[in-house]
Amino acid sequence: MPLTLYDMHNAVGKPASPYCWRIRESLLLLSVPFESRFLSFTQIGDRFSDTHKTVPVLSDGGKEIGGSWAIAEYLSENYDPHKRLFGGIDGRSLAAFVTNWVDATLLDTVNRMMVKDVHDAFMIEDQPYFRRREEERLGATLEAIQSSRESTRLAFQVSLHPARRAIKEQPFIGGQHPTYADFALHSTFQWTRTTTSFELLRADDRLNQWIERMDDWLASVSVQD
Ligand SMILES: N[C@@H](CCC(=O)N[C@@H](CS)C(=O)NCC(=O)O)C(=O)O
Repeated sequence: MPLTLYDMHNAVGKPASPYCWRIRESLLLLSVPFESRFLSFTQIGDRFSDTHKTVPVLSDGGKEIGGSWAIAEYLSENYDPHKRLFGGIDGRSLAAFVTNWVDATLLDTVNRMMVKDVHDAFMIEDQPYFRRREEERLGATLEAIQSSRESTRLAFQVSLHPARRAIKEQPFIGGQHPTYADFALHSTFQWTRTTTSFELLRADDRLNQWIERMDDWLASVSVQD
């Protein structure tokens, strides 16, 4: 039986979660058959009776695993005999570091730069909940938060320097081939590209070449619908 990946979609049916994109890319790397079940933002708690409050959730037979890092480790332990997901046993530490860097610093900044666009991309019925929650959490209206994005963008671009340096030396953050370390960052751009027209990177940013390489890789492993 194929695995089931619970994911989240936006109003036009596009995968709308950076965390789920990482797992989608991991499953594709490992050639593990899976089917996607898309939930809207407000359906997540209901579907899992609050056992899992966020997606991704991976269902494998009777087992349900929640949280992207826990799922990545599960896949590595159970579906990755050649240890390709983390790029060898030692690669786990690099993948964990990049994941923590992206989650703890980049995603919040990205979210703030496009929070009104994220809201607008959700289905109408999800929007009031998202607005209420984010405005409470961030302490201002979505419009006010997003309005300062021009001045945030430069600092964000500077903060990507470690990744820029890494791909100067090698084609992928994980080395010669994409690994979970690449997915952790690439998933951010998968999310932003389907959510906002605001350009996060300058056109001449070297990271665009890495994004293109990742896109080519993704196209090469994706099953055609
Ligand atoms: N630490 C979790 C975070 C997952 C997460 O925040 N998922 C979001 C979608 S991007 C979600 O499900 N949000 C629903 C909610 O917050 O109610 C992971 O790595 O999987």
